[in-house]
Formats: sequence, C-alpha cells, structure tokens
Amino acid sequence: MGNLSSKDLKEVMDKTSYTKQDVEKLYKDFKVSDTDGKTGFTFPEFQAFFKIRFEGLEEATLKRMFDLFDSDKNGILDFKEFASALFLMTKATTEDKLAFLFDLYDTDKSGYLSIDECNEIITTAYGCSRKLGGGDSYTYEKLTSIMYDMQVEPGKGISKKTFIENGSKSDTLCTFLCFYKTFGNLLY
Ligand SMILES: [Ca+2]
Ligand SMILES: [Ca+2]
Repeated sequence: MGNLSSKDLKEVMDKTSYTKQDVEKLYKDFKVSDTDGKTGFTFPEFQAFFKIRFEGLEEATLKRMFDLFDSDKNGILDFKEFASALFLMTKATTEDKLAFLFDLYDTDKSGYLSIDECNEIITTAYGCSRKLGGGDSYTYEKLTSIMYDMQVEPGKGISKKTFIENGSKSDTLCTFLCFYKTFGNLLY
C-alpha cells in the first residue's frame, strides 16, 4: 500500500484528462488527508479536505455531494472516485458540471428544481462567491436573474435540460459552485 498501482493510474487518466504528474500529485495530497489510514476518504475526511473552499456550505449539501461522488455507494470515497469528482468539478465541460449540480440540488429527486431548490442554489452560490472575494449585490442579482430567467414548467419546476441550457450561457454558476480557490484559480 501507499503507492498508486499502475492499473489505477491508467484508469484515472482514461476517465479524466489529467496527466500522469497531475494524478501523482493528487494522490500525494489524497494520502496526506486520508488520516485514518484506511484506503479512502470517510465523510469527515472529505469535509476536512474541502473545508477551505466549502466552509459556508450546509453539512447536508456536502453529504449529498459526497454520496453522489461515492459511485459504488460503500460510504468511502476511494482515490478513483475522488479524482473523478475533482475532475468533474474543475476541468469537465460546463454542461457536465451543470448536470452534476442539478442532481446535487434536486434534493427530492423529482427531476425538476422547485422554487425552494432554486433558492438553495442561489444562497449557496452567493455564499461561495463571497468566499471567492465577490459577493456584492450585483452578484446576487446576477445569480437571481440566471435562475429566475429559466423556464418553469407549471407544477413541476425547472427541468434538467433547461438548467443546463441556461446555466451554460455564462460560467457564473459553475464558478461559484465548483472547486475554485479564488476567481479563476482552481483548487486543482
Ligand atoms: Ca466508494
Ligand atoms: Ca426537485
């Protein structure tokens, strides 16, 4: 143990566009934060790792994020799941990021974002934008107008298709809700 197997390395590189060096660097950081010595992040380790970035996030939202990243649902985020998650939240296309964010905030899994779910996105994104050094009233208005300009289907809410189409017109939403350290400066 301790080293990344060449099979895992190859798998991560196939799934993402990370280089060998990227993956090795990531693996080192992952091992450092994997403090209980088991192979993978427990939820508290995951929280600790992203604490700098997501201090203001509700624990429930972080837990949903963890559960969505934990693709084999064993309660542990192994390195491959972690690397894919990080890639998705930083380097993937805006469309892929938005699809993930939609699933993250569609709390009741209805396939639509309700008003409450939209408000949670706005609140979270605004909170994150403050952490990134923004968070003025202009940002708040911009976020609100992105969300409220989306077509709402009566009795249902905003569909995933609409969310992705409208959200991808600007990168504002993704910048606030994904893994950025500061504006334009990704965590990885
Ligand atoms: Ca897992
Ligand atoms: Ca919903």
